[in-house]
Amino acid sequence: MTAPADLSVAGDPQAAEAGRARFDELIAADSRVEPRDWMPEAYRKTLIRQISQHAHSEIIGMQPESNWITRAPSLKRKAILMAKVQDEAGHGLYLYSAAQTLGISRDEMMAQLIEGRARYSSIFNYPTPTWADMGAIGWLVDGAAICNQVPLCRASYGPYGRAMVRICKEESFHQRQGFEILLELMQGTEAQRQMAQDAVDRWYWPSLMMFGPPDEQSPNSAQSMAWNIKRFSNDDLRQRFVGMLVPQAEVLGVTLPDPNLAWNEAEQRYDMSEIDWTEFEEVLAGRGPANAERLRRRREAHDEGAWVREAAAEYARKQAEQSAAA
Ligand code: BYC
Repeated sequence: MTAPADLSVAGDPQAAEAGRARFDELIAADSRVEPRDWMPEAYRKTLIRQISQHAHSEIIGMQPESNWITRAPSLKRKAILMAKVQDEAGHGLYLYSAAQTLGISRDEMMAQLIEGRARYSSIFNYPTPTWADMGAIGWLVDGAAICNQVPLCRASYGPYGRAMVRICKEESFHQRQGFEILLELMQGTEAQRQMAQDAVDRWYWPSLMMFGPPDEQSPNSAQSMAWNIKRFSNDDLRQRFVGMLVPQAEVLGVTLPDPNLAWNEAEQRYDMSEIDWTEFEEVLAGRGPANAERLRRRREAHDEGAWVREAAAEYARKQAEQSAAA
C-alpha cells in the first residue's frame, strides 16, 4: 500500500525534492514528522515494522497475565491485574492506530500476526506457572519496557511519540504493581520467598533479551538512530536497565541470577555474564517455550471475535444507509 504522503507528490519530482529537503530539515532540527509530511519509503517501512511489532507485543502480552486473572489470590489483586491487562489492550490499539497513519490497514497487520508473518517481543513466549510470575513480569518486563520506551516518547514520528507518552505513564504503574507483588511475597513465608526468587530467576535473562541483539548484530539500529526513532542503542538501554534493577533487587531481597554481575568503576557500567543468544534466536525462530500456544490462542480469539466485527460492520452500513436517506 502506498502512503498518503507519497501520493501527494507522485509524478512531481520537484515536490518530492522539496519534501525530502523538508524531511531532512525536520530530522536535523530534532522536530516531529507528521503523517501528511513527505517521508522516505524506508523511514515509513521502518516505522510500520517497529510500531506494528510493538502493537502485536502488547496484544500477545495480555496472554501470560490473563492466565492468572481467575486465580489471583485476592479480589484486590484480581481487580489490579484486570486493569493492567486491559491497559495492554489499550496500548495495542493506540499503536495500531499510529501505524495506520503510515498507510497500512489494521486488517493487514492482524493478518500478518495470525498468519505468523509478524514478530512480537520474545518475552511473551515464556510460561507463567506461578502467581509470582505476575510480580516478575511487572517488575522486570514492564521495567525493561519503561527503559526502552521512555526515549521513544521523543521518536521523530509524531503519532508514535505521542502514543508512547500515555503508554509510559501506564507502564510505570504496572512496574510498581509488580514490584509490590514481589515485595509482599518476599516478606511472606519461606515458600513465598522461594516462589518470588524462582520467578526472578526465570524472567531475568529473557527481560534482558527484550532490548534486542547486541549492538554489533543489530542491523536496524544505526539507521533508526540517524532518523531519531531510536535514541539509544540496544546495549546502552540494557546497561541502564541493569543499573536500575540492582538497588531495587536489594530492597526486595532477591538475588539477580548472574554471578558475574559487578559494578565496573573504571568503565562506569556493570560487568555481566554473556547472554545466551542461542535461546533468543530460538524464540525468534518460533521455537520458544510458548510460541505455538500464544499464536494458537490469538487465532482462536480472532475467530471467536468474528461476530463482533460483522455486527459492527453491519451497524455501520445501516447508519450510512440512514444518513444517505435523510
Ligand atoms: N523480540 O536491528 P534490531 C511490552 C528483532 S511490549 C523479538 O536491534 P530494532 C509489554 C527485530 O525486530 C514490548 N524480536 O531491531 C507489553 C529485528 O527483526 P526484523 C515490545 C526482536 O527494531 C505487555 C531483529 O531482531 N516493545 O513491553 O532496531 C505487557 C534485529 O534487531 C527483539 C517494543 O516493541 C525481541 N526482543 O530494535 C508488558 C518497543 N529484539 O524486524 C509489557 C519498540 C529484536 O528486522 N521496539 N528483535 O525482522 C523497539 O524498541 C525495537 O524494535 C527493539 C529492536 C529494541 C525491540
